[in-house]
Amino acid sequence: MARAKKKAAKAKPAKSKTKVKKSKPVAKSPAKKSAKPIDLYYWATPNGFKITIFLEEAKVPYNLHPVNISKGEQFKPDFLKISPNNRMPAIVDPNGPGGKPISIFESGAILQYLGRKFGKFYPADERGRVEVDQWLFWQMGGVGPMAGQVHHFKNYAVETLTYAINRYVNEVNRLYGVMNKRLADRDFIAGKYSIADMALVGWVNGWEKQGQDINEFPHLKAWLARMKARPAVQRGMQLGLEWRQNVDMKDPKVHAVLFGQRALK
Ligand SMILES: N[C@@H](CCC(=O)N[C@@H](CS)C(=O)NCC(=O)O)C(=O)O
Repeated sequence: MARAKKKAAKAKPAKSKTKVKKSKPVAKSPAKKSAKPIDLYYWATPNGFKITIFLEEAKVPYNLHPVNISKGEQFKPDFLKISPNNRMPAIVDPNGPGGKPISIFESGAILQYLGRKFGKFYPADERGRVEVDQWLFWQMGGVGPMAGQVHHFKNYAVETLTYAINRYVNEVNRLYGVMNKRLADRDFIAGKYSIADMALVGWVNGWEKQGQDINEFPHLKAWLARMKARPAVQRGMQLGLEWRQNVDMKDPKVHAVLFGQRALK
């Protein structure tokens, strides 16, 4: 973990009982642009990795606040104040616009904010920005939700629903095909390495669990290897994996928390 600190944020949403393990700082030159660290509310999942990858890549100091979603910590009132959709990731930037704190939920919105704020991995020119945005939104509306459904029906569901599994495996297969074509003549999804690649890598890394064979997609396979060779990507996708080790996704209690949700009152 580069600059992640376990110190609690001043605006203290959602305290977690999960122990944050200290790991060795790897990144060496933190950006000076943000005086106070960003508070990241996080669990080790592909959506969470998007933000740790950015912060590690840009060497932005951050405080890590685990949100143990298998125990329902995403429903704590303080967390809901910054993330009303009871999902992580979320951030609080103490140095938001006008020098005042700002909280942000939705990983795509967080990536765009960080990209704009730090002027990294998100082009400033309109043409370049549109290029990144379309692939970022494609991830947010396509790869994430569809691969998420495969994970659910294939790996977490308590009954086997063949129709649902096939529907989502096939859709992810189609999306992988789109990425593979796109990457045939460029190294990164929007040309230059960007927040769109960060949004995708945690999901594509789970190809096996999504019923896919990465060898059928040589350009995507090469991109995945290129991404995983980056030390910041490695750090970002490593952070907090140990917290999940003993979580049984088929445990009825975990199921009730994650998959039995109805409208919050
Ligand atoms: N569209 C949201 C999705 C976030 C999301 O689904 N997060 C999951 C973990 S990957 C979560 O917090 N789940 C808690 C819950 O289901 O209550 C984003 O990209 O930020």
